[in-house]
Amino acid sequence: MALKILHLADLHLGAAAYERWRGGRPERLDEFLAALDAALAAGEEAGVHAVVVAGDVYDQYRPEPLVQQEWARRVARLRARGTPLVVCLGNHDRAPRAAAVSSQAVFAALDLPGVYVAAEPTLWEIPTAGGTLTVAAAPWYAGGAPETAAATAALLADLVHNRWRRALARARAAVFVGHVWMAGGRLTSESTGFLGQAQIPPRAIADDAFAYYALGHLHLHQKVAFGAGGPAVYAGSIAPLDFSDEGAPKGAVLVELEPGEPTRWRFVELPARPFLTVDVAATTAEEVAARVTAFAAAHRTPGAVVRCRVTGPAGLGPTLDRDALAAAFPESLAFRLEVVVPTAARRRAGIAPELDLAAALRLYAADHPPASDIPWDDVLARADALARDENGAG
Ligand SMILES: [Mn+2]
Repeated sequence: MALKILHLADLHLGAAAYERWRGGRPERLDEFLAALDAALAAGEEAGVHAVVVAGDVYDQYRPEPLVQQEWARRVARLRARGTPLVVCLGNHDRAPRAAAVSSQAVFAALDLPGVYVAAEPTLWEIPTAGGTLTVAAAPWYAGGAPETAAATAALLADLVHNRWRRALARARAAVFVGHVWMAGGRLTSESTGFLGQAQIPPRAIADDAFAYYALGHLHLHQKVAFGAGGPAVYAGSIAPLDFSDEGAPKGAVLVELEPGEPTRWRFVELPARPFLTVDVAATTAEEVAARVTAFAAAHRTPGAVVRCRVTGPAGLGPTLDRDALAAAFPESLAFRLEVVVPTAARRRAGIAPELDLAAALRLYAADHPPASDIPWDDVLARADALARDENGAG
């Protein structure tokens, strides 16, 4: 018989973005809870033997009591059904540096049979109705410095390949559960992230013993290449948090582990609130209004979070009537106006490869409005110091 698990991640219960209270209930929290309940129902229907949450249960380290109560109810329901629950801490569950206790520590302290909270890298052999499930859990470990990612990778490599070796070797069904940014994982459908953010090379963790890697942290549902073991999948956030989720499918993953057979997995897509961007390039407020009105006439947007992104000349922003633009979307949950003043290519025309760093920075600084909070004097002084070092004068 296959051992079935439901893989969830990044629930972010209590996320405040675009929240609206109606009839004594927070609409966005209820939306996230509905998604969670739909995922749990899909798991129940499929007959899963365990539920794993790969981090970020709450959006905040100190959530509202309402948020805690709602999560505790789900924990209790899983226990009542006898379905083991694994929670692997994410960065949002972690306490700030000074405090030691996570937002999920209360569930560990209650010592509830069938509830497993990984605050440190932990290996469990969990009895389930479908047989023993071996779980290697790697919670979010530290902040964003690359050195820390390297240290985390080394630690996990030692655990997987040495200290956990025997337990993994005897496992009937073993999964890795981690709140980690694996190198190769994409932040959004359009972005791979930015330089300097902690990423762990899959080869540190990859092992033939793992029939599945249940990942959390990246909110875009995706499969990443590991090179050994079964499929490695980010479930993605359970519901859209912000515009980085625009257009991305949201849901959970149903996994079937069968010893000696390739792991089967299936993404269960859930209905998600639409996030919708209206891009307008214009030079006058009248033009913007006309374009937005035309768009609103062509699209129904019930419950949507609408963003109007206006690209135009400096000075256009203050002339826009935000409330009038928002009124074009009466059915939407929220409306957001962004004004983008392009840094025209001509402004940088003077910057050329033959310039030294300090000279190029001076040209760049001259083109940027003084309102910028970049301490240009300091930046330029450092560039001069760097140039002196390069010339061997330092
Ligand atoms: Mn997250």
